[in-house]
Amino acid sequence: MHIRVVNPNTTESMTALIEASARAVAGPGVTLDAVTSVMGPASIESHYDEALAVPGLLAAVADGEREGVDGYVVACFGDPGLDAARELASGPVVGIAEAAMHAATLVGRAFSVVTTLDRTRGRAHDLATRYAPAGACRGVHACDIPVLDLGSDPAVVKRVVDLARAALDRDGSDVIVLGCAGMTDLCAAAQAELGVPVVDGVTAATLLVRSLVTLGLRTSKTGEYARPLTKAYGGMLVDFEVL
Ligand code: 2AL
Repeated sequence: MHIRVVNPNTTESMTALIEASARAVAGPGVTLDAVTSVMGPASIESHYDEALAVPGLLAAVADGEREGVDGYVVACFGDPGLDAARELASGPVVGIAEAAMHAATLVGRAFSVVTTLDRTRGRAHDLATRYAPAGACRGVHACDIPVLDLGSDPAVVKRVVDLARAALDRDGSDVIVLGCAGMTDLCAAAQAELGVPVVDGVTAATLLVRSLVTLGLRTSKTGEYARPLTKAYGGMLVDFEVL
C-alpha cells in the first residue's frame, strides 16, 4: 500500500517533521512518502494562504494518481482543498483536522483545539461544525506562535501544554486536539504532561487512510467527488486541465 502525505506548504523542514511522525505509525506493508508542495506559501495561517496552497496540493495529488498512490493525507490543519483533492483521487483523501476531530470524539465527550495564531481559530471552528457533533468542540485556543516558529524546544512545549491545561479547565473538555501539523512532534510530551488524550492529526490521518485502504474503501466517484469535468483553465493554471 502506498500512502502519500502532502504538506501543502512549501517548507521542506516541516515536511521532514511530518514524514517522521507518519512513518512512525504507518506500520508494515505501507510505503509512505511525504511531499512538499511545489508552489504556494511557506506556511498556511490565513484564508489567503489556504487558497494559494490548493493548486500545489492538487498538483501533488495529480502526480500521485499517475504513480498509483493508494491514499493521501492533507497535512495542514485547515484541510485546504480537501474536497477538490477527493475529486482528483481514486483512493481515500483524509485531512488532519478531519482525522483529529473525529478521533477526539471517539475517546472523549468534548475536545478543545490548541492552534497557532488567533486568526486561524475561525477556520478551526468552521471545520468542527463539519466534523464533530454539535457541542463536541468546546473551544479553539491560539498559542500565538507562528507555524514556522514551532519546534519541540521546551519553551514551545510548555506554552502549548499550559494553554491546553487552561483550555481543559475553562472549556470542561476531556481531550486536546493539536491544531497544526507542525505540532506533531509535541504530541507525546503533551499527552504525558496533561494526562488526557492528545490527538495529532498527522498520525491520526495516516492510520485512517491505512484503515480505509485496507477495508477496500475508495473515494466514491458516482456523486460530487466524481472526476472534475474536462475544460480549459487559463493563465498560470493552464496545466490544471483534467483529461
Ligand atoms: C497549519 C498547518 O497545519 N500547516 C500550516 O502551514 N499551517 N495550521 C495552522 N493552524 O497554522
